[in-house]
Amino acid sequence: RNAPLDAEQVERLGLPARLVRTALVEGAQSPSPTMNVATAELMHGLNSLAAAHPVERGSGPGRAIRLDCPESRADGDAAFTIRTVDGDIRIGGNSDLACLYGAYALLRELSLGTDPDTLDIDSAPAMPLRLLNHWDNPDGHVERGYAGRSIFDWWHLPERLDQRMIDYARANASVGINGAVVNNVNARAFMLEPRYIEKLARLADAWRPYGIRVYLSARFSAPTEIDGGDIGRLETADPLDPQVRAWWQAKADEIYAAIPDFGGFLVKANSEGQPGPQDYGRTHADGANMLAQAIGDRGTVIWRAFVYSAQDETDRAKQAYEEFVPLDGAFADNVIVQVKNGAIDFQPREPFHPMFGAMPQTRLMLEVQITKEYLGFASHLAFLAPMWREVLDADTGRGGSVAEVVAPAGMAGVANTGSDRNWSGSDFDQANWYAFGRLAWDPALSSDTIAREWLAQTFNREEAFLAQTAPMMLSSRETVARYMTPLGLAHLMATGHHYGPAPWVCDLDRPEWNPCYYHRADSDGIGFDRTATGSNALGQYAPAIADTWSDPATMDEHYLLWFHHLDWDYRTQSGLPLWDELVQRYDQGVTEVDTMVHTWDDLSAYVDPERHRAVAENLRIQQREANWWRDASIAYWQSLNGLPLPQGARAPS
Ligand code: GCW
Repeated sequence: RNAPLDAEQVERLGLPARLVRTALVEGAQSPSPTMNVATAELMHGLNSLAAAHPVERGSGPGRAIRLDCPESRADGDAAFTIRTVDGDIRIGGNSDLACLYGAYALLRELSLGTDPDTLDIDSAPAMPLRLLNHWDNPDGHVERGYAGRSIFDWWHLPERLDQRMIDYARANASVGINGAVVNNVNARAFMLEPRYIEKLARLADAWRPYGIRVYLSARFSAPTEIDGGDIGRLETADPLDPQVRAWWQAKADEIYAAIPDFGGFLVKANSEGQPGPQDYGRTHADGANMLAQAIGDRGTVIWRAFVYSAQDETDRAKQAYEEFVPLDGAFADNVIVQVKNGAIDFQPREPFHPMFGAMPQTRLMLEVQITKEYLGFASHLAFLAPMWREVLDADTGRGGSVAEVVAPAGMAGVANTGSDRNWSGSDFDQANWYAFGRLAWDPALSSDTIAREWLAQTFNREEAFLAQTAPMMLSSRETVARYMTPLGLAHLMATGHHYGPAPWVCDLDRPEWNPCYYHRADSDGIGFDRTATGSNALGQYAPAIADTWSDPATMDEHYLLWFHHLDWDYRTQSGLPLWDELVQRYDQGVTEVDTMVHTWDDLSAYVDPERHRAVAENLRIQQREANWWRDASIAYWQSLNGLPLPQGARAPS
């Protein structure tokens, strides 16, 4: 919905401009589908930006926009340049996909109001894999989805391809996303059957011009659940059994026959009840390598490190490191281990996962959650770029930041898409999809840049609007962390659905399902002792990093109660007792939501009424629920510690 540029900007653009493409490479009969998309996107985008000044193809007067890329396969080198030389804008690169990315980048720059004469951009993706992970079930339900039913219409595929699938590819390609795992990691085996491979092939064909590869979540026990061509169904899924290996080999061959550029398998194994190699006394590496051999150099096996089971009752946070780090060096070259940003589960704040940096012989990929399972679903506004930057920038203490550790592999984002008209459940949640793609392309981009880009392209490019809205976005995630889980508290959300507070829950079957397992509060104090006197999860970090978190008096207090159990009257770094500090942070979170409500209310002149109202209404829900979080949490802590509200605290709502 880019607003047209004003007259002065249009004049600078030298319109009507001409779109000129490099000649076809020798021997080529027709332009590649990717080049056709690049020109179509430029025509469409420029014409909507320049309203009454249509952009034309071919030669003639006016500024030329040249697409100067060989028409090669879509999965070529994605790096592109954009330069203005002698008045002409040239997009260049070594593959047609580079020109497509360049075309989107040019449109982005022009929508931001960049002077076309100053264009001088060199851009290349920092990571090879930039994937969305959809937790979409084949029946249309999206696990942890807050934007309606799944966008994938398995029922009507392969014959009917919804236009939404093309728009989806455009949106992804425009921010550099280059692959999609289309089904839930809690996978159904039948998605590997021929009838689904056919459907998947149709999607792959539709997305290929946009540089998007399809991937599938594979259920590890599939050989025991569905027929594998001639091999049929087996009694076991033991990864070392020759028949099982042959089953997967045949399955992989069948998929690659239909989809030559199939990306590969994503696997959740031996976690939350999913089957896996440990069911047969084998390791994660045995399981991953068996699939890796079946796929060969045609694709990648992405094996998730999110494992937890009732075995470790001392500290769930330690299990992944304990299971995976000893396997460093044992994984095949085409295996990537995908690690969540933190060791528990997508909380509003977690310290970075200690596996990053601890497996130098293994490619590790970062998994973040775009859908806001633990941050108020689609009704609370939380811009997640600052949260992802926090983990990407974290120094592992083992020779690099998390961004550096994952650079050879990539980044996966659990998608927030659904069939809602706005795609993501709320207008502002689109910003998180956008930010994910931008950061996977360039983890050095500042959150402010990303917020401004998105705001300008989505709502309004006027500085008066950006100057108020960007700061609101930038602080929004911290605000949520304050009213839900301040000072490093975690996992206090209600059981199952994870919406709203329930720190009092303590009677669920498995210890680590209970919020009380995480806060460990009683009449004396609160927090999880993960130091050497407690679970010693801190010992999984590099010594230099563990040191910075070992002393509550000097550490970053954002992680205080994540690592330490402290008395209610412990003096925090502000000099206040812990109880007062905690209440103050809850209050601050609530006050900040009040401010967001007012800020947005005042911006109605800059946003169309429909979307202005939709955002305003969500903010009112958030305002009420921030109070709910604050009041319920404080009342519960008071039931344990018997302390009065500190002086000056807000009154309960
Ligand atoms: O965040 C938790 C979710 C589960 C999810 C699991 C996982 C897909 O509550 O719904 O399952 O993590 O990441 O596998």
